Amino acid sequence: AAELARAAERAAGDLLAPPAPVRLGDVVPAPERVEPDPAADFVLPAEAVVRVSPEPAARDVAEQLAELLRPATGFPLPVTEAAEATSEDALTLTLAAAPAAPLDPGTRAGAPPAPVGTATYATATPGPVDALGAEGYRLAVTADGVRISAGTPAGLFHGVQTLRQLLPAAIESPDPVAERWVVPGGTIVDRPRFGYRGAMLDVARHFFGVPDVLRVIDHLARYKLNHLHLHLTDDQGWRIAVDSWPRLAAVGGATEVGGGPGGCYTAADYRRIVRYAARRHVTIVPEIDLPGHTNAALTAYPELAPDKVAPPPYTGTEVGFSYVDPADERSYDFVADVLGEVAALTPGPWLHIGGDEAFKVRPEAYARFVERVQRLVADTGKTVVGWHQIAPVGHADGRVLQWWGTKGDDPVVAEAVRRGARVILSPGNHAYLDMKYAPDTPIGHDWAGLIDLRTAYDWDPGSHLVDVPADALLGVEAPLWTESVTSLAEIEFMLLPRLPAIAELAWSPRATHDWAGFRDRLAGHGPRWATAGIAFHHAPEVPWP
Ligand code: TNX
Repeated sequence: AAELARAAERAAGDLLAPPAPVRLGDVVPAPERVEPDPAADFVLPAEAVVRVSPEPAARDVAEQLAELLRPATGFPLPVTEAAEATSEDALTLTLAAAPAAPLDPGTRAGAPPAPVGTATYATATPGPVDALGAEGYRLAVTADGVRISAGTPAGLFHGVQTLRQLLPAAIESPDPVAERWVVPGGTIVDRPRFGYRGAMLDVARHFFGVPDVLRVIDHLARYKLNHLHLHLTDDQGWRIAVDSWPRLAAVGGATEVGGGPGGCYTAADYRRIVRYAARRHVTIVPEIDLPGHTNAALTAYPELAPDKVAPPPYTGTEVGFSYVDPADERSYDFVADVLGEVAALTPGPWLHIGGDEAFKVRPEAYARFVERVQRLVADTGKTVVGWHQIAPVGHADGRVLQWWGTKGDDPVVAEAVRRGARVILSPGNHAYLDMKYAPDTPIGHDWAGLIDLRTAYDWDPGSHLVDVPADALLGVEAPLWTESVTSLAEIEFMLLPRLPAIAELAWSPRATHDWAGFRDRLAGHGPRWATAGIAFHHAPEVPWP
């Protein structure tokens, strides 16, 4: 009887209650499956608790959920342990039994790399938790609360990002707001299309301090991206301290484009970035660009230069003029030492060796150099990643090519894939976040064309590269080069709103792809970013409220 009375009370309340301002399907990236139940909206009360399974990694996700919700709601939201997670008025995170599918190498520290193919989930029936894989989750909203379940902490974390988007935009406020904290009723079952979903930040052309990098990681996490590639070295600056070659940071780090002071990360800084990312289920991919793009290193150690003369520091934006001497054994000592130290600081499985635009190195010398560097990476226990210019050189186990071309027909890359290489897609004319949106965009390049939001969104990673089968694709990455980007606000202006477009291509089943729907769902994120104090480009094609 009490139950009936309660139900009647709820029903009456529902008639009076305004509808949830966010619909269950208003999530970016689009979830695999959404089943709204408008009769089951949940209103978060001040006394709500966060319940979580006892595992420390799950508990940490619960703490992060509470940290996200406390500022705007002003609610205490205590985190409590619940092996048996059943209670009213709660946000419940349940870590279920280990997933049947093997874990994605990119999301676990130090995991041995394994192929991460694409999967066509659109037609699959989402089953129990063990079908959710390494990063999937199930989110169920009823009048009593919200339950997120997953086979892994990463899955729980992604579910939390979805929940965050289902609350009113005011949830992004850093200060308490009077608001009805309603979550739309129903069920979402979701998992990623690709295991590798990333962005790159060039901290070499302009240096960005640790707080800026952490904030970029927050933006990635919001949109379920799980890799941050840091372009740590280039002609204009060397940004990571290396104990065995101390002048790299001290001398090579002291410059940047335009003549500013530059900077570099100490080992402690870098560890802080790695730890912060790991807590958000983001893997750091460090890049040491070789053999070209090395002017900053040569200013510090002229013995590495082909003519053994220190070049002047470089603060311009040309590419392709510098290289370490591939004919000198000392260059390989340098590479081994640097890669060894960076690998030791990096829990993730990847080590990116650049390889792009070494225009002054003859092809044979280039191939011998890169083949040797690939072996040096293998010696560190990591898997080698390089820009697709390394495609023609000899295969190395598990190697990954980051393709940044603008025409999807690349026979050299296709041949490397036939020899065993895997691919990360960063098409210059769709995914390069340093391209201008429009001719009047105040910063950025246009060598790969203009990239407005629709151009960033309207392509299919699964069929983009001719003669490269979908199962060779690890995923998608959106690079931000920073020749013209000088501040956090400018980073955000270039990232948003294009990063969520790339994130959706990398996460969502192709069956959900729909420009009009994406544009409308994304519109709701403008107020969220504004409330959180995040700069963004008011792309004219989006109906911002
Ligand atoms: C090409 S993409 C480069 C970078 C530049 C970028 C500017 C790639 C691997 N190399 O050195 O910063 O274009 O868009």
